[in-house]
Parts: sequence; structure tokens; C-alpha cells
Amino acid sequence: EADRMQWWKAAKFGLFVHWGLYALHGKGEWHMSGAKIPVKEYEKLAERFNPVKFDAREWVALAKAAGMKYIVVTAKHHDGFAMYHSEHDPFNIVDATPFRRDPMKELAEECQREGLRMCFYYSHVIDWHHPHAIHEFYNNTWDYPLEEKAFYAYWNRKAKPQVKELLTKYGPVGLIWFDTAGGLSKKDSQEIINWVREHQPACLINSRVSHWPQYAGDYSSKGDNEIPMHGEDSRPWETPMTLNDSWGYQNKDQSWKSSEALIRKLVDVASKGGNLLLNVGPTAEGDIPDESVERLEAVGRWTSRFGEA
Ligand code: FUL
Repeated sequence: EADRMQWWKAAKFGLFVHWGLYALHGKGEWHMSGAKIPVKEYEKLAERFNPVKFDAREWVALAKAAGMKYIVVTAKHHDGFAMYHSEHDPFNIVDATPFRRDPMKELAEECQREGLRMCFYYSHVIDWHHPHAIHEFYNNTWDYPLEEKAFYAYWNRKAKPQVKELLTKYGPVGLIWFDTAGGLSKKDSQEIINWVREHQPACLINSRVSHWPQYAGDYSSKGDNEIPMHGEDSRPWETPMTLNDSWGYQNKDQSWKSSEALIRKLVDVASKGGNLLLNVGPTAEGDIPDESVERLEAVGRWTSRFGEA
């Protein structure tokens, strides 16, 4: 088990990507819930989602230039939309948009060519599109009455099959980044861990797979933007961090951290033995915003001179 952690510990630095239909609104990945957008209306976004500027080579080259060794992309966020070709739900980028391409496949192949690890974010508990997903707090109560929910209809027919697709159709997966497991039972936490092990034994699992400490995966995901005090952690850990104040694309959010501040944060995290997972929120056209590109390139100028351990 310690073995499968080796590449990740050496990696230290990864790219997080929050990308989905929500980029069209430009108000972040929680907008569907914040504005209580009905599923039928939200689905229409797919008809307009055509990220023709998306280029896997550019994204991977940028991550590489920054000194990053892995990429974690939102294969499915809380809105329930699969950013890959899923056989288990037509609400996916290939079947529901004019784009018709599978960006996860293109990224996985490019990562393979360039020597980076392809990894997936998968929101396994929150799913506002599915009538039967149940989280302890964050449910789509505007479309679906809570009393009619049958969790296992979601879990067995969407969540598990989709996780299996990610583990069987995209080559080696470095890790699956699960999120917001509030309400998931011990039994189901263990089951999804076993499920990943069964399909890709070397694939890592972050702690947000479960809220039960004893089922908390291979390493600890710190809170959003949280850098722990020195020596606080007994397990390997990772800080997920934004470049501004948002994960998904927010056109009004211009509170960018300076390149210098980002380099200091990377050094802070690495010196304490952690990993830094730095996020970009691409636009609906498939572009990583210039402000993000500039900053990652600046960090890369530093890592290429001083960053190799
Ligand atoms: C949180 C999520 O709810 C946010 O949307 C984002 O994905 C962040 C990294 O984790 O728990």
C-alpha cells in the first residue's frame, strides 16, 4: 500500500481543474444550487456547451511548465454532468452537447504521452441531477422531494458504474478525488473504496471519500485553501488551493493571488511535507483564463530553477 503512494509523495505539486457546464454561467460550480435552477432548465446548458478552444496539449503543457506532475479534473461535479462519455447516463459531454468529444480521454492520452498522472475528481455523494442522490445537507430539494428518495437507485446505477468507467476506460488513473461525503454510511464508504481497489489497485483515494476517519482513503485532503501547521499530520496530506477565490470559472472574481504569494505557498506546503493541488477554472470555450496561465508560468520559472528535490 505504501508503494502506491510513492509517485504521489514525490510529485508534490498538481493541477486541479474545475470545468463543467457551470462555466457558461460564470458564477462558479455551486450556482445551480445557489439559484435553485431546475434540472430541466440546467440541462439546456448542454445544448450550448461547445468548448472548441479546448486543447489537451495546451493544458498538459501548462501543468508541466508549472512543475506539476499530476492533473485532477472534474469528471463529474455536484451538478451531475459527466465531462466524459458515460454509458450509464446520457447527461454527459459526448451525448448531450454539440461538442461531442471526450475531453477526459484526450487529457488522459496527453498525460500518458507527457509523463503526467491523469486523475479524476468525482462527486460521489452530491448529485443535483439525479432524483435519488442523498447528501446530509446539499440536495436538490427544488426538483425532488426528500421523502421520495431511494439512495441505492443512485448509488448502484449511477455513482458506482460511472466510477468504474473512469477506472476502466482511461488507462492508469493516478487517483480519484472524491468530495463532500456527508451522510455516506460506513458500509457505503468501504464499498466505494473496495470498488476502486478492485478496478485499479494502484489508484489512490483521497480522504473526502468518507466522513468516517477509519475509511478515509490513502491520504488526507485538507480543507479548501488550508495549509496546516507544521507537524500536525500523521498521514500524507494535500492542500487544494484556488488562484483566486473560486473553483469553477467566475467572470467577476479578480482576486488573484500574486505569483510570489503562490510560490511562497508552494514552498510552505512542500517544506511541511505536503502536496499542493492548485486550481484553474477554464471557460465554457475551453480556455484557461490568461491570469491563471500567467501565474502558473511564473511558478514554473521558479520550480524549474529551484523546485526539483
Ligand atoms: C468542495 C466543493 O463543494 C467545491 O465545489 C470544490 O469542488 C472544492 C474543491 O471542494 O468541497
